[in-house]
Amino acid sequence: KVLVIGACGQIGTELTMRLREIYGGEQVVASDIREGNEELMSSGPFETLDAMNKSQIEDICLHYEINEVYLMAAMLSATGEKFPKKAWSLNMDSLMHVLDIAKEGKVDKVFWPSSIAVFGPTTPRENTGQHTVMEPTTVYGISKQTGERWCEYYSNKYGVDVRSIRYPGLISWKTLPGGGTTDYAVDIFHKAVAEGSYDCFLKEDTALPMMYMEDAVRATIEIMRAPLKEIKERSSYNLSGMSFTPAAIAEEIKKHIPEFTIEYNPDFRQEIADSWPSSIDDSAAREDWNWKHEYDLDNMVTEMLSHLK
Ligand code: VAH
Repeated sequence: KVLVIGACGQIGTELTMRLREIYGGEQVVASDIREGNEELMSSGPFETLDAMNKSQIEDICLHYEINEVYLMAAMLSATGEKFPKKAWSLNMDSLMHVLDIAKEGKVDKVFWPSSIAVFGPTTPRENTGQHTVMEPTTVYGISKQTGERWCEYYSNKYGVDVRSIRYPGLISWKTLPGGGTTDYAVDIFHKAVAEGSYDCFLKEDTALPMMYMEDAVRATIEIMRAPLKEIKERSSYNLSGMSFTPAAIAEEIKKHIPEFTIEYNPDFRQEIADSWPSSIDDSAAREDWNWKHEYDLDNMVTEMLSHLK
């Protein structure tokens, strides 16, 4: 059976629904600090869970005979800068609890999300490689970089089967993002449809690595289903679908909504975005476990607007 911790978050919600389609609703236990949407709550078991409480996680794993855990709970980059200590505790304590539960043999396999936020202003920004300089300047990025080190340590030292992906910014129509810097790329669609205009909190030429949620959920399940021998990176895999600027996505939206207008008023999130790569080299994932993305800017915009208009 599968346990998703943070099942009501931006990724967790869609990941849980896809896992339930694959394995059956009863086989996938959703858990979060608060309840989720109607579709999630009515399609399989739900447990209220504080991801920082190890005994609560253990009880759920034993009660439901869980063998795979997807730990999707975290505080993201922008919110993390407002509550640094809380972000560190939530992001790190939850990971250490799940790694220890796996080390103690109570679950067989763990998925843990990392992020392009592990890279910092000294990282080469174009086509950023799998192994490169990493000096993250956000608490969120520090927690993800440290978490990757722990995943590799538990894998090499204790044989824990933990797998990880460095997600780029993720775009979905089903779920709203939760306090990230790349959230503009989701907000822009909702505002374009609702108001015909968007006040963007990043500068127009801020290129960031992005991915459509369909691709991200499929990548998550594919890396977990790949034979262990194919998983050579025991810290986390670079992953990317596309890279675009606010100006580029605005132009693409105008093809569908000609009267759409955008203005740019950068806020504190501009500094975070400027510390991240503008594009990612994910050739390791493509070589090791046959990753390939399916959504580019044009078909992603078409798909998003088809669901939101
Ligand atoms: C954030 N959406 O903005 C997340 C993600 C790469 C960005 O980590 O913090």
